[in-house]
Order: sequence, then C-alpha cells, then structure tokens
Amino acid sequence: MSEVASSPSSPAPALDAFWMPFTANRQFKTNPRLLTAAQGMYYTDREGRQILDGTAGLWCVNAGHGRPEIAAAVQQQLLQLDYASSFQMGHPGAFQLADRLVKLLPGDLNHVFFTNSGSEAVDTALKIAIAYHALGGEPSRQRLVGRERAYHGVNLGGVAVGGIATNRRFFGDLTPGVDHLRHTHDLAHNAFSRGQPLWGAALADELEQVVEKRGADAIAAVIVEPVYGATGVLVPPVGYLQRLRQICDRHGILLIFDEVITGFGRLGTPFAAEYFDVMPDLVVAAKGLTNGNIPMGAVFVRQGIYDRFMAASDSGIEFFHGYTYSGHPVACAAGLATLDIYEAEGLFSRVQTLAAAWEAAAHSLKGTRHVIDVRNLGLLAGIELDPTDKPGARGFEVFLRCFEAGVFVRAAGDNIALSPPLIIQPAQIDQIFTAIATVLSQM
Ligand code: PXG
Ligand code: PLP
Repeated sequence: MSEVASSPSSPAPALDAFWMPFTANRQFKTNPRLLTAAQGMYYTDREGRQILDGTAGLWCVNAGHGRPEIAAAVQQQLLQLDYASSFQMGHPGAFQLADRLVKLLPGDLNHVFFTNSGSEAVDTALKIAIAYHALGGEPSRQRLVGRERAYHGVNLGGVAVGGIATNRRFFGDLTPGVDHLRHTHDLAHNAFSRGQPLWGAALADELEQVVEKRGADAIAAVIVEPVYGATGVLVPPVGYLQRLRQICDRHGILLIFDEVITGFGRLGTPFAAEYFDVMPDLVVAAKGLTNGNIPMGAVFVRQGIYDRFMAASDSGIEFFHGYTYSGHPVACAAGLATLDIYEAEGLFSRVQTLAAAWEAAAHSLKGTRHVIDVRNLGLLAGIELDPTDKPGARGFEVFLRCFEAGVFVRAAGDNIALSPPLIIQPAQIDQIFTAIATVLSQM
C-alpha cells in the first residue's frame, strides 16, 4: 500500500478548492472525515481507524472494497485500449457487457444504452420514453409522472420527476410537465412492517386521477424507485407496483423502474423487477454495475422499444443521444469483472440467505430511544427517528456518532439508511445495529 494511502502522518490536503456535492462544505471543512483506504467491508480513515461500511460506499460497492479482479481488469484495459468512442465505431467490451447484462433482466428487457451515472441514465430513459411515443405517432405524450420523495439523480429531467423539495428549489421553470404521485410512507398504518407493508396498494390509484386530469394522450411515462432509497428506504406496499403496472397498461403509459439502488442483487434477485414480479418497460441502473469502482450507468429497454427506434428511419442514426463516455472501455472492463464476481460468489442469492438475520437485527431496534419506525427488504434497512424541531439534525448526529464508533451509516434526514456490501458477515450485521442502538441510547 502506498504511503499516501495509509499514513496518518502524510500532510493534510488543502480543503478549500473542492466544492463537495450534497455536503455542508463549511461544516465539513472545519472537521473533515477523510478516508484513505478500503478493503472488504472496511474503510480506513486518516487516523488509521477501521470503519465498517454499512452503506456500500453510497449504495454501490456491492462486492465489497478493493477487489483485485476488478483492479486487474481495469489496468489491463487501460493498457490494451484506453479509450474508444462508441459513436460510429465500437470495441468488443461494450458489446460483451451489454450481452451479459441483458441476461440479468427479466422478460424482453434485452437492449441497453450506456451512460456514466444514474443521473444520466434517468435523463436518457425519460428521453427514450418521450421519443418512443413520438415515433409511434403520439408526439403529444410528453408529460411525465414521478412521486413525492423520489430521488432520480440531479440532472434536469431527474430533478423534474424527483420529489425532494430541496433539490427542486430554484428550478421550477425548467422542470414543467410533471405530476407527482403521493409517496407510500404511512406511519399510522405501516410502522415497523417487516418487509413489504400490507396497507397502501390503493395509493397507486392516484395515477388514474392524473390520467383523468391530463389525458392519457399527454402522458409518456411513470418513473418509480421500486424501493425508495435516498429518502430513507421506503418499501412498496404489497400490490402497489402491480397496480401501477395495470394502470399504465390501461392507458398506454410506459413504466420506468429506477433501479440504481435496487439493481445488482440488493433484494436477493438481480433486479427488483424480478423480486416484485412486475415487468417495467425500461429499467435504469448504475452503482453496483461496476461495484462503484468506475462510473457507469445503463438504461434497459424492452424489445418493442428498441424495435420502434430501429424501424423509424431507413438507415440513419436512430436516436440522437449519447455521451462521450457511453460504453467507456475501462468502465466495461470493470463491469465485466464485477459480474464475474457476483456470479462466482453467488452474491445475489447470498442476500436471500442473509435477509432474515438482517430483518431480525434491524427490528431489534424497535423500542430503542428515538426510533419510530424500522423498514427492511433484502439487504436494505431504514430506521426512522423521532424528528426534533431541526429536521435532519438527529439523523446527522447519529451518522457522526456511529462514524466515531467505527460504523459508517447514511443519514437521510431523520432516517438512517443501511445498505451494506453483499459480502457482509452475520457478526458485522450485529455490529452495525448494536452500534446504532448504543449511539441512540446515549442521545
Ligand atoms: N436514481 C436513484 C434511484 C438513485 O438512488 C440516482 C438515480 C442518481 O445516480 P448518480 O450515479 O447520478 O448519483 C440515484 C443515486 C443518498 C444518495 O443520499 C443516493 C444517491 C446518490 C447520492 C446520494 O442516499 N442515489
Ligand atoms: N460540452 C461540450 C463543449 C462538448 O464538446 C461535449 C462533448 O463533446 C459535452 C459538453 C458533453 O460531454 P459528454 O459527452 O462527456 O457528456
């Protein structure tokens, strides 16, 4: 290991220039938390402390940190073919990765468009949906439907369909043409549900009201996270996603699953579409696609969508869209090596064997001070805390105190979100929830 990576005595970097994303910059820079290395389930910080990773980085390092197979594949790719565009030429890796990936998707979700992030994948999916209808002779279908509390990344399309007020503030005039369905979280009916809550499928019927108000011929697509991630792990009520699918079918509306978090084994199946047995028309993915090691996102589409684009022009470009780095060779190499690991180690089905212990450990927090809800599915958990008059303050304090106690959790307002690497051991599951319980009981 290099000295810079591991030595606490290496000089502290100047902190001013880097404008940090989604961070209280001024606060952070007075008391920085710098990570210098990562291996398996653990980060190492600048002081040399080991910190158990309860969030797979930012919901992405599903195979754990420091995988030499991915590092080797990336190094080899850089030396073999560092960069090649996918505009009017190609390289084998992108085709190989596409072919491997579509085999993980259910049904005829068998074509994939590559991006560099979840945000780009969301905006790509929205554009595909709108263009699909135009090519089918319905150019009036340009409206989109998202949900309250949804996170669909930070590009303008994703912010438009997203439902987080702070992310949308300032951008109202740039995000028109969207309706938001109510979110599905309801403490009165569903607090401390184990797995999917039983109450709430009928919330999907609100989509019928949007159709009535706008007209089906004005609506291109509905986009949902099958399980909400960023706003605190909100698990869909039994039957809710099925009901959305039925209403979309009735009105010719495309259904997009944003599986940036739920993809790549998080629920014990490759994708949540399979877990819930609901067939979306498009699936957005990123994060776990490359184990978070190299940026990459993807949009999967059903056969009929790809076919319509291919049939629409004689031989010219079928879709005027793409990124300099769509299908980047190094990202593809990382993706292929990541899929090899998932397969060789059976990490997706491993989640099924861990899910019961995970659920039990999470729900052991019921009755702990400040805890007003616990939610779980697969290797996801959300712990909701009684809010104070400063929203988010209690959640952030738990994050800080857990970090001090050597466990990395994520604060989503006054929710603690957990999403560990799929290689987690049972003892480490206990360590995470014990740390949270200890911290909460001291606050
Ligand atoms: N869709 C979903 C459902 C996501 O969770 C994105 C899109 C955007 O992906 P990129 O790669 O552009 O970040 C995400 C990303 C949080 C948090 O606060 C969650 C995400 C990103 C950053 C923070 O939990 N999810
Ligand atoms: N801005 C300018 C001036 C560019 O030339 C390009 C790409 O060529 C972009 C933005 C888009 O960059 P990317 O393709 O990496 O998304």
